[in-house]
Amino acid sequence: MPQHFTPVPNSLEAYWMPFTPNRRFKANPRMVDRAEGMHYFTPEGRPILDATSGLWCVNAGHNRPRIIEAIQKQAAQLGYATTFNLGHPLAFEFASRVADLLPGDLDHVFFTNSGSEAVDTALKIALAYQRARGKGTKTRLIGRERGYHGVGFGGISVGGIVKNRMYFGSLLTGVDHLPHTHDPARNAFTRGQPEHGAELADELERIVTLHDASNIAAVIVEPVAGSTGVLVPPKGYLQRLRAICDKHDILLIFDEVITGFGRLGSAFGAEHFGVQPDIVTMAKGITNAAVPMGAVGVRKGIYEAMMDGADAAIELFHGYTYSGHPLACAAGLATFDTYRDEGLFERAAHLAPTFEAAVHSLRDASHVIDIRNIGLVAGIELAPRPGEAGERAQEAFRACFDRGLLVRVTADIIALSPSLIIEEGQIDEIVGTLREVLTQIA
Ligand code: PXG
Ligand code: PLP
Repeated sequence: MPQHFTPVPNSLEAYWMPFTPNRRFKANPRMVDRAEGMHYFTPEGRPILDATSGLWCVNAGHNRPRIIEAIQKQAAQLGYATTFNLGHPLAFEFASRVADLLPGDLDHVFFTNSGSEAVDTALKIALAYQRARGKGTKTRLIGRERGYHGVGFGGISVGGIVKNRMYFGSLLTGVDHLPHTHDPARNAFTRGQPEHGAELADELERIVTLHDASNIAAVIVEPVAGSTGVLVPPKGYLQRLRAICDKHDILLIFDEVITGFGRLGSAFGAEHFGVQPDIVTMAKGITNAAVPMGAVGVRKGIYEAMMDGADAAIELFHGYTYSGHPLACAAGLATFDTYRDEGLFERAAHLAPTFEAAVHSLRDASHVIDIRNIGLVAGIELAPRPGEAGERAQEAFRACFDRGLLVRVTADIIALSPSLIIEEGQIDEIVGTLREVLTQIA
């Protein structure tokens, strides 16, 4: 046998796990090796109710047969073709379907392989577009505190998570941050959108005054900040951001990696909040996470300006080996068919009030200091243990898993984002297990 392929014992050691305390995990691993619908199964066959849709991504539930079959069929027919100077039909078909789902004149689609790549692509399109239309001084990018835009250098630069930034040098230059919108003093235990905080959008005016609009390319925000603990935008906030961007000719980018594909009970957050962005980033639910894929949707005028204003035959010097990968396109098409035929976005909208009432019933549970929700997403914030931030939620996470429930925790916030196929009884099960766990832990 050639030296490179000698059998090695299966060990946890070689795999450097992402966003995981590797030493702690490997000392006490948790594994799943199968999934179906709302559940994972451990190698011993124990079911785990998945209250997180994987990682906010299997919006139609796990291992849907229609999606599996589409991937299998495509793998047998055309497993890979480049989309640089060559085409395959599914990439065009799926781009049309994504464009059709996007609101307003967001009608052109660039494919990536993840949300991080979608964000970096969107930022590059924003810069190239400003230049193509003769506004090449508009280069500054504006993100937001507590924003998560993936882990590329562009994404962490506009993102607002300290630990995701502090270890990685000087990042992109020319970036400013809006303040986050989380205001527990005024908005704790709000159901849906908070009343207070629309005026925080006016901070954009302050940044414009400092740098002048002629230097600012784009603003990027998540319609609802997911990763940093479900921060729902105050009433009127996104509308105000839109108005200020319009006034100063600044592009507005919505990062809909989490809010897209039914999470809020509509196709996109843009639609839910009635605010039209210029660029939308997507990933996760675009293929039900069955094959990795991300995408960027742009408004007609941006695409046309790039086609008309480019100074080279190739209008955008950007792309990935796997842009528009055939398996991802096949998975995406079958995912969209599933969303449509099962009416899953409408289902999420219909279930949202039940979900809201259930999660807010935890208001009097031990340690709970805030509960926030919108659509089929909720954040339950616990009081941190003095000097041990995050430990209480970590313990809750482990206790839930031991009781057959998967939740996501970030700092001391428990995030729930179940698949849109969830049954009412399963919502009760999630809340019941959480109440037990919160009562039990110190
Ligand atoms: N933008 C947003 C708004 C996201 O939520 C990304 C970009 C990056 O996507 P990729 O596919 O590169 O991971 C995301 C991803 C969490 C968690 O614990 C959330 C994400 C990723 C990992 C963990 O909340 N969101
Ligand atoms: N690094 C090297 C040496 C490459 O040749 C390529 C692509 O050809 C990349 C990185 C980028 O890889 P991807 O296109 O999958 O993002």
